[in-house]
Amino acid sequence: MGIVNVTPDSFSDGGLYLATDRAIKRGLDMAAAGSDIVDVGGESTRPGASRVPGEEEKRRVLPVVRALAAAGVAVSIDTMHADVAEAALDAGACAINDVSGGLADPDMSRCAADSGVPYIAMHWRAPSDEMYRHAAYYDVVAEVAAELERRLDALVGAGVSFEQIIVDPGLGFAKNAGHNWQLLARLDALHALGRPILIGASRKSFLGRLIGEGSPPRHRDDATAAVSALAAAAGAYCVRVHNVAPTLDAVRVAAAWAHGGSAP
Ligand code: PMM
Repeated sequence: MGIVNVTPDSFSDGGLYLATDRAIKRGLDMAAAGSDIVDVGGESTRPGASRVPGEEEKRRVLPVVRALAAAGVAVSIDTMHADVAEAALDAGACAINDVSGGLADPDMSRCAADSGVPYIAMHWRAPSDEMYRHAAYYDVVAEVAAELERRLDALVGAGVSFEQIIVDPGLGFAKNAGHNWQLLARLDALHALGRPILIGASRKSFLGRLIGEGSPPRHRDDATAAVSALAAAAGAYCVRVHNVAPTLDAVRVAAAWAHGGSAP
């Protein structure tokens, strides 16, 4: 999954793709580089970010979604707003990526249920401007798995089909570096939920901290590719990244390794 943030303030690519034509080109380039799906978002969720009104989000993302879908690119819409998701699906998006797993907008589960499209439910505790106050766990792996399971139950109770849902531990969302590494080391606990797993580690600060404090986000692609290979080897279904080519190579290595060199 390639990332196109149509935002002024995302931590890695904020401002780069705020102009519609640049965002569209970025999405087309990612598809050409081999991403299976392009994730288009209009609201930054970087630590401390404030919420963006749905109307502004739609103004940013809809022309990009429409153009990419018209060009045959599979697009997911990265939003916590049900009305943005609905408008993006009308514009041709084929999946919803909700970092709040349905907690931010009570209408999101109905939108996911009515549309029937793949719905990514990420582990989330609070909006970005207060999420670090909630980064306290006795056992991060057990608690994230249990909270995701409660989300699955609630979504299914609201009419979303179990088969529609993809789960995501939400690296960096109300989690510090140690929490992220513990979750990555225990993807088996998330597999027990019975749904495919998406991992979004790309360029996040816990990688910067590992390879050297002060390394800017765009210098974290090798570390991101390493996480992608290891996550794929541990059974992740999808990895969400800013730079597609190195991660594609990395997941190819993981697949060849798993299959003894024969095509998977
Ligand atoms: N991370 C960001 C945004 N959206 N969606 C999912 N499913 N998982 C993530 O980890 C995730 C996400 C963080 O911001 P970015 O778009 O600048 O990487």
